[in-house]
Amino acid sequence: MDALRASPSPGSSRPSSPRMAPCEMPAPVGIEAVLDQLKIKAMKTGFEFNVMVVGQSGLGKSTMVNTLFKSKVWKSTLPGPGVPTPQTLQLHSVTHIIEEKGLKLKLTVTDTPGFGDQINNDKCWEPILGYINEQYERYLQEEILITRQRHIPDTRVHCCVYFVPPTGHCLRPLDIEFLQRLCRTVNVVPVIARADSLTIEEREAFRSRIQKDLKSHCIDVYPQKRFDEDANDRILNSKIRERIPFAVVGADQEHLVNGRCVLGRKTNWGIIEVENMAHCEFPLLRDLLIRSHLQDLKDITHNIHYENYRVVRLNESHQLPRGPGWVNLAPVNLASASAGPLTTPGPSKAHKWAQEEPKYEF
Ligand SMILES: Nc1nc2c(ncn2[C@@H]2O[C@H](COP(=O)(O)OP(=O)(O)O)[C@@H](O)[C@H]2O)c(=O)[nH]1
Ligand SMILES: [Mg+2]
Repeated sequence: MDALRASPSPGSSRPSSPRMAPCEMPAPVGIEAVLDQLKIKAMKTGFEFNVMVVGQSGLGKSTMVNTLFKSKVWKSTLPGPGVPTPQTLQLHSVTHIIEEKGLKLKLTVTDTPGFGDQINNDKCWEPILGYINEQYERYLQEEILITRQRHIPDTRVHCCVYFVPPTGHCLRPLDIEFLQRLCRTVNVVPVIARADSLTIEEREAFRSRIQKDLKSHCIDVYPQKRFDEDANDRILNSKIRERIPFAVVGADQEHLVNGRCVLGRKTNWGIIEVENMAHCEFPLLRDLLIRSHLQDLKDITHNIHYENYRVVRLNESHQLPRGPGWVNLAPVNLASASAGPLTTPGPSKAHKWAQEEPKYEF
């Protein structure tokens, strides 16, 4: 067989040539081989994905970080059984490289200290927003260099999982205010924390009340309707939107159930299995983050949230570069950066989505 027409070896980034076609049929150009090229590239470079967990203290954020890493898809070695989760006192990130069928995923989960413990919770969102904007700023500073790295390390938060306390009532004013600010800066997926404390009926009623609150307060959580690209997206994302906020349970210990080792919470009346859809919706959260929407979360982060940040930062800088790699960007208050009022969207060059997205003042 002609060597040029052989399918590409996994190590090669060359496409396969079109197959021989009968003379009466037009020979294919071989466009489908572009997929092979993309796959080969992805195998070489891998993916980076950054998640952040946010919410009041005691809602199970740190436990969820461990649950994510210990669950089937991302199984890795984190604290062994019996090691209690310490209280999170400062923002910190855990990174693991997960490899599956030769494909590498560098997954970073940033744990945050709980808020809302103080009598005065004024501006308790500032450290979180400050961190998110700091990552945009880092990326921007690398991107604007004249001589820049071929691959800019991406520490931007692609998804923020927001833990809603299982009060069974509705969103608290603090959650509303926090979520309104977060959604303008980052993709937010709200979850009902410690869902094992609610009955099935209470969960459903709570979920629909939260959905109403989100709508009435214009909190646009992920997946945002306006970014659905086609009918298929709309169908899939509508189903997800109906289930958000997912009712999750976190656990970092394994138990033996009918001869199977399961991740769960042991109670006097049985084991709550985190990966069992009859018990909680943790699998929906994990699937959304990894299986179905990882690339979309990254795209929206880059094309919308980061783009907004970039446009505003570059606009506010009146100085022009003074030589190779030198750009003077005025200092910015990163924490309050996204808390400003909405302004009219300006034309954007980067992506059609960005034209639909309101720009925010920093
Ligand atoms: N009932 C229940 N308890 C949980 C759940 N997730 C975590 N916990 C427990 O809640 C306590 C606080 O958890 P932690 O992860 O430190 O909360 P954080 O302050 O939000 O980071 C610990 O004792 C956990 O074992 C859950 O889904 N259900
Ligand atoms: Mg914690």
